[in-house]
Amino acid sequence: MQNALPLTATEHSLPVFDYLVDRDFASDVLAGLSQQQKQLQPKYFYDQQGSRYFDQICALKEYYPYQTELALLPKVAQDLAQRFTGDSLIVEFGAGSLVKVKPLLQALPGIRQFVPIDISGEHLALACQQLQRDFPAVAVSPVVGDFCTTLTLPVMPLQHCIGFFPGSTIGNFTPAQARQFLCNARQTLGPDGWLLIGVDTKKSPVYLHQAYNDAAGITARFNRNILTRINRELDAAFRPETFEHYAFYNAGQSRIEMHLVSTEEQVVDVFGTAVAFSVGESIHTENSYKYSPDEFMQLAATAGWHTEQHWLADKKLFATYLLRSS
Ligand code: AVJ
Repeated sequence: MQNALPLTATEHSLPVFDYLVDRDFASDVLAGLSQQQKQLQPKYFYDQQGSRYFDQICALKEYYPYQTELALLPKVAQDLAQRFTGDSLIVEFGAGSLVKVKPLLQALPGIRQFVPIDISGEHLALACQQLQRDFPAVAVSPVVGDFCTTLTLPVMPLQHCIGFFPGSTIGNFTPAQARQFLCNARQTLGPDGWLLIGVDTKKSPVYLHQAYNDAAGITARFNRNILTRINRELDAAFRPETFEHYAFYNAGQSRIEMHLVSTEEQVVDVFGTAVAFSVGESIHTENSYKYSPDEFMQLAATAGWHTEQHWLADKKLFATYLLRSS
């Protein structure tokens, strides 16, 4: 972080640490659209509208990762309550609407502070206000920023520092990037750190396909919204309706890929740069990697994390791991 000081007073009552830098968005978009396989980073899905679409995805019956993980959490929280009896702190990476931390805060009376990090500032501030009201004994300290960068967190010195990374957000990274993230998180959380992480499992591609191709077309809207956002914030001229949502399971790479496929030959003005598309050419907007439990525990081990315990959902649809810095 070059020029902090990010502490800003907002119309909301909680002080928010804001580390976001607009010019990164512009240069990342241009760089991604200049590649042979055009691409955009999935973190840019989450403007305020994108965060709302994501919440709608979580309400879909096809999108099993959300409900499946949420159903596991009360049991996970019970087990954690046995382990973490002292004063503790939770740092959540990509916290979104803050639904999943609630079972933890309910079951663990020792939690003194909660530090949610998210890229979607407004959305986070609103969610934090509500959470602070529901848990007055926990200090809620929101940080707006990209959790892939090194952020200085406003943390209190407490006995246990527990990272929380639910939702299989780690699936957005390639395995190499995931390993890097896990190494960074180990630094951030300290030598006595813990990480509770939700990771989607491998399963039938038919089932996976449905989760990313919902009948109501919400995932398609979520995907296209990134173009609407680029138009609005960066002065580009995409016609989102000329791009089709395309999501499929790439079995060789163990990942869902999402793309936006141009239905026309066209040239789009992206703040002064002409970006050409042929018919059927795509922008790759997201990867969502799936890991078997053995694969994931092995990956975590290469990043210095030992798996203390893990929980598998019914039919092994989803897994939650408790990692300890080793
Ligand atoms: C938030 C990255 C976990 O990959 O399943 C949902 C995002 N994309 N539907 C996922 C997403 C399309 C989601 N993560």
